[in-house]
Amino acid sequence: MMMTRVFSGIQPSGNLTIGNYLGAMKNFVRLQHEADCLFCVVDLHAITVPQEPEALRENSRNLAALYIAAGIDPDKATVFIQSHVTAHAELGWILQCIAYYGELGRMTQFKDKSAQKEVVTAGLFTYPALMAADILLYQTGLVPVGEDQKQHLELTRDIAERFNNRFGQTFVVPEPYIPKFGGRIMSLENPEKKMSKSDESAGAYIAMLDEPDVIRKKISRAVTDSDREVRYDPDAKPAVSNLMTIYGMFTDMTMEQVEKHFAGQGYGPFKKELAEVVVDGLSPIQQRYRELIGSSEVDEVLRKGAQKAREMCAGTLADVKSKLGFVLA
Ligand code: ATP
Ligand code: LTN
Repeated sequence: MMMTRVFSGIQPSGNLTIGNYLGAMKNFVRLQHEADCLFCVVDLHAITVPQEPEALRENSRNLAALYIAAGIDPDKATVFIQSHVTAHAELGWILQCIAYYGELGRMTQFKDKSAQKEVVTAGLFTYPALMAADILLYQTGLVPVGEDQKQHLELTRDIAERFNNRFGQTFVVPEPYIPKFGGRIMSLENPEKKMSKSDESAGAYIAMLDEPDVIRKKISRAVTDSDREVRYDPDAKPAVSNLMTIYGMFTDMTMEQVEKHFAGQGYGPFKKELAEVVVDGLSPIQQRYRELIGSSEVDEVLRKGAQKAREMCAGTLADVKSKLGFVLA
């Protein structure tokens, strides 16, 4: 039986948060054992907003190191940088000509990211067509992402179906893989807002590479709800429920188990223990990351990964070009 193909990407746009880890990366690590996985550093997506060239270069390599440090085994999964495989930009353009202006305008991520901005690039608007290209190039069956990417996945499915209907069976129509728990980790300062690495307040997120004392401080300052009970109730107690989700995901405990564990103890002891659980959970990743970043191992993984990815997607791109009526080169 053919193994399911899995594809996902993360933008090299700065400090990854535990939201990225729990919502996406942790599932990447799990899925590599049962599926044929590609994990991509999506630098073409990152430039939809301004990036400092040197920072982008560093962030891209660092993100690849973090993938590996978090447990992705380059012998099992293909890890590569999007711009190293030119087929992404090529199919990205083609799918911009399949996607409709109206449907791109309905994307909530575009609306959020363009709101109150003086300058909005055309690339930020067409971003989901490039994401669809990333996924469809590899005949992907499953896409592990956080909750916020659900709408982009639906658009990807629509684009795939539209193309297949018009030109004949070409793309697998992919399914999203969104965790029930941890698909949307919220800000520590405002539980109505998603935890985001681009939040202007660093207290809103815990970065995967934050020092232990920084993590302790951020958790001790995290907002809580009225009363003192450690109880899971996302509607009535969004802040504490978010902290409990983080605790549960780092310890593999259910919300009932977490409630029981802290029964009658109040927020103080809960936050103290949560901080240690997060520090302990991230510390092996941080240690491995520091080893990797100084070695040439990452560059070698990326070179081989790009080579493999190019081979894997060449057939689909050629098929698309032929079906569209391009003269074969
Ligand atoms: P930004 O927050 O800077 O807008 P981002 O973190 O949403 O960016 P990516 O870095 O590309 O964007 O996200 C990588 C993956 O992490 C995606 O699958 C996304 O759904 C997931 N993710 C991001 N934030 C969270 C969160 N708060 N909770 C769960 N998953 C998240
Ligand atoms: N749009 C995603 C990042 C991304 C992605 C992808 C995720 C780009 N290409 C392909 C899954 C599959 C984001 O903003 N988080």
